[in-house]
Amino acid sequence: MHLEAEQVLKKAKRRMRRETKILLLGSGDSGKTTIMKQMRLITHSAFTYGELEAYRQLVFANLVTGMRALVECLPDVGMPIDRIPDIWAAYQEIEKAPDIKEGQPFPEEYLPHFKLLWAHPTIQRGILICRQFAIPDNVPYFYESLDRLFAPSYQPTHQDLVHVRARTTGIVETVFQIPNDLSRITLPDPNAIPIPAQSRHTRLQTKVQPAGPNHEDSNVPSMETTSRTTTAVGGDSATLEDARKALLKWQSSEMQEVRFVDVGGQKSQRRKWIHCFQDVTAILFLVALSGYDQCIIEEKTTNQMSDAMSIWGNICTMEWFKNCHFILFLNKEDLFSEKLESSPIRRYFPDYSGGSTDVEAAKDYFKRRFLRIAQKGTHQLLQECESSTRPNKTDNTFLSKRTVYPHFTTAVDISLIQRVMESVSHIILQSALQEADIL
Ligand SMILES: Nc1nc2c(ncn2[C@@H]2O[C@H](COP(=O)(O)OP(=O)(O)O)[C@@H](O)[C@H]2O)c(=O)[nH]1
Ligand SMILES: [Mg+2]
Repeated sequence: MHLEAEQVLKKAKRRMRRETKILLLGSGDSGKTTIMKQMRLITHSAFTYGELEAYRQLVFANLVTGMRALVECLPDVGMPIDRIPDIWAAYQEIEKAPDIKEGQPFPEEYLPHFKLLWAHPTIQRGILICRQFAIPDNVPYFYESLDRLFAPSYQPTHQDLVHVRARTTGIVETVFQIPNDLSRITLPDPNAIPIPAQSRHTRLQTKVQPAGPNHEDSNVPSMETTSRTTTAVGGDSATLEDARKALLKWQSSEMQEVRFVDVGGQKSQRRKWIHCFQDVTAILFLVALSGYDQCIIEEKTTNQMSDAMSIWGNICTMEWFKNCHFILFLNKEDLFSEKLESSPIRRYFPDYSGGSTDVEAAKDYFKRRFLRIAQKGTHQLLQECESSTRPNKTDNTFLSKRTVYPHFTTAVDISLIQRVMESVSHIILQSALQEADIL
């Protein structure tokens, strides 16, 4: 027994020392890159000066493209602004605004135009009515802080970093050293301005595949830190139960190396996903709950939620992932709760039978739909695997027990994401223990 316990312990430790790879999937705008940024903030993996400067420039670009997206939707809801001379003139001006250059403050001559537009009742009504179109979610966030952004000394805060939007076009991989006990980490102040990496002597490594030519397509590089500490565990565990306890203790003081892989979610980007399917430990699938009444950016006729359900269905039936854990983030809970009242779910999902302003019932409805899709997909895949000419018994046993771990999230809220990532970390720990046959 003594020997057996030692062997299991060794096996589990070996398993845990292997890198964990988490693949972030989901349609465009569901919040994948935001989770990646939050992980960097949570693990205090500093951004470089270049990244922070790129984000600062992107905030200005987001102001322009956000207003453009809105103004272009207004004719569709019978509210064109080209016959409202003062705001039309202001819009024409900001449309001409060139990108910000390195170190250049936001040009003050544009501030009155942005302010005039944002204060106008047509724009204010438009932002509510045009919700079903893919208007960037960060428009109110940035437009409500125009004076702060146009201050000559403006630098993005942590909170600005998670709200700024850059379309992911390549595949961005970042390795984080995550303490297993995430609750021990002190979170950065969301309103503080981050300190660039150089001043903290952090070693930087980037692995980014090509970004598109458009400014907003640029991928801001990621960082890898690679130091590792290990703690020895007592070698005289007499029983399996002792081995389990010893392992848990050892594990809670350990750092876990987790590779997060972020991919572009737009339709044109999805064929690239296959390049990162190998050796995945867990799929972290993101859905924008608030997308139930919106179209996708690429097609005005495709509902965001239905698009997410169809991708999720495909992923759940993929043989590539038969050994993966499935974590489901039902994201943008904040925006979802806000819009329920003005946009009844039943208009888009007629079989929804809960109260139209009942946030809990509405959340539960979408959770159940995604879990049902997963269950069906897993069942179908299991049947295919069992009837294959060379069925793999271990894989099929794993698959038959596959569980999906759902969470309601607001990716822009760092303390909430820290708590959610704690439970994700726990899932990975449990899986290593299970694989080593301890549990
Ligand atoms: N209010 C709010 N905005 C969010 C949330 N998650 C993401 N966003 C915003 O949605 C936009 C798209 O997010 P992003 O992470 O780039 O999506 P991706 O295309 O899946 O990588 C960004 O402007 C984010 O700040 C959320 O939970 N709440
Ligand atoms: Mg992205």
